[in-house]
Amino acid sequence: MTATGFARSGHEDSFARDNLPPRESWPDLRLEEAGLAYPERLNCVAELLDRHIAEDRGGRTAVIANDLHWSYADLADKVNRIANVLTRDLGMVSGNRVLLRAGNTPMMVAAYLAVIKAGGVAVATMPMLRAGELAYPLRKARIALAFCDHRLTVELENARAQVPELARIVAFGSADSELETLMAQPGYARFEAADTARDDVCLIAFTSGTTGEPKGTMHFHQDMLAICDCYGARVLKASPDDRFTGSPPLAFTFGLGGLVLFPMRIGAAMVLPEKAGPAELIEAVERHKVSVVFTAPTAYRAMLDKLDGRDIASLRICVSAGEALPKATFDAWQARTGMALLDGIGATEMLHIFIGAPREAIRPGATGIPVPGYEAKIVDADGKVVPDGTPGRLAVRGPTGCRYLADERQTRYVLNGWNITGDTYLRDADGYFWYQARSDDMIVSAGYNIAGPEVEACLLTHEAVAECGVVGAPCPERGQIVKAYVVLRAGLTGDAALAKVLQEHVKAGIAPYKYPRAIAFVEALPKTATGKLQRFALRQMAQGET
Ligand code: 3UK
Repeated sequence: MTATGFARSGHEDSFARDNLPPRESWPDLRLEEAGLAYPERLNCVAELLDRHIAEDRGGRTAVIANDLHWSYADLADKVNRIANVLTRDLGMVSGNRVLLRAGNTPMMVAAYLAVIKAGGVAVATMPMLRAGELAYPLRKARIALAFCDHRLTVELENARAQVPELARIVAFGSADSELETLMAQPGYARFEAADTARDDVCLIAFTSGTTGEPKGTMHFHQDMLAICDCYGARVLKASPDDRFTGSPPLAFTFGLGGLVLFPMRIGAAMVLPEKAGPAELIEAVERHKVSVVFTAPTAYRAMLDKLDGRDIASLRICVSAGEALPKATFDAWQARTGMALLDGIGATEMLHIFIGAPREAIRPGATGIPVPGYEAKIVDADGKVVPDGTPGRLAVRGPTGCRYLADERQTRYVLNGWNITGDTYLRDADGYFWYQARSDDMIVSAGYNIAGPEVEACLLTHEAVAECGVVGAPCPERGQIVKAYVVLRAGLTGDAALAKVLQEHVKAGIAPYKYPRAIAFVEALPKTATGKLQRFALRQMAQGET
């Protein structure tokens, strides 16, 4: 350790460390308490990839996509070649940020790992982002180099027109793309992992904020392993023979962990469907005998309607995260497949899931218990712990935690060493955590606090409802009223009679004062790029309507 409390950096370009928040506004990072110990010199790709080759597992399958099969040795070869291209042809020095833009393809995985292996900092972006949305991370993370799927270059070229600091865009993804051509050079098959420190930044993940500018969350080499060694090893408990798949983009840390890091930590395989809607996920499970799936609660609900005649017998672990898992969805999935969904709350700031019960300890309807290595508590506005059963703000700490890239919002997320996620939760007497709502999403109607997700969960128990979102709509008498936006199952049409039926259904299921006084039938709900319901968009709609 140096005098600053950091290990000696392996970065030539010190941008990342220079732009970390001041130490006093970091959360406590509790590795030792979590039973984790990593050497001071650490490159996570050496651990996740090279170790398998060194220990004779190079022949195991690492990546499957349609007809493509890469062994760990194949993947290591691609990664080494790209790392050589980065350092020999593209002038990357350690600590430089490299933007990645692609869907969930094998080359995206290889590029991600290569940037990190070469000591760079990966900044992955979702394929659907447009020029304006790409300009922000380019500027904020001062990015001069980008790898881009050859089918997605137009928007990135347009972003470069706004951000000239982006000096170079290298396309990949076809046999004659620039990256593939450079990779083929002789002598590129080997690459020694950059000698980085365990607390050197290797990833800046931007939040897909529903309001305000995105925040860049900075993660260290040790964080990549810590999530595998906590959630992966202690809750998920997958085995090397498992095959992982899922829908979240690799630019979303839910996808990076679930589809890439967790399988690689144990030498298992990842299956990457490029399009990962409910039908494609089922198809991937069936065709490639997938055993572990990571996706959002709405996707499990949507898959239920498409399971007839399909063989998903290979599936054994199904993780749901990103949004609250309604009990109706948990119950319906269990009734149809016999499997209990593994709910888990994660956050980009925390890198991955920090509360979620292992299979043998699930309580339907609750998110779960802290992942071993993490601690969680419920606090009031002043940060004081509230009694069990009382809703309050969720606070967590563990081996990973929030460090925003040059952002004053750091002091709002971290309080006295604890990460404040912005969720309202309650803890029961048995230590289980029950999601209520995003803290700023609570509806206050005639003096009652109403959690939209609870009303949604009840509406979802009605067979006519495919999806729904519940928000507060302005009301002169009550302050707000509960308003539900409902997407009906295929073939049904919404009318006043059905609205009445749904209202009665809610009154019969939960306290009647929570029933939606207004119901609007819609074709689809507004979602973020990561698939989350955009409540602020519904609230805006509700502003204009009622
Ligand atoms: C909400 C949940 C209830 C919650 C994520 C797994 O979602 C992820 O990261 P984001 O930064 O959003 C964080 C926020 O999403 N949320 C996520 N999971 C649940 N709410 N139940 C859940 N199971 O508001 C949280 O604060 O996009 C999830 C792994 C990695 C991730 N980045």
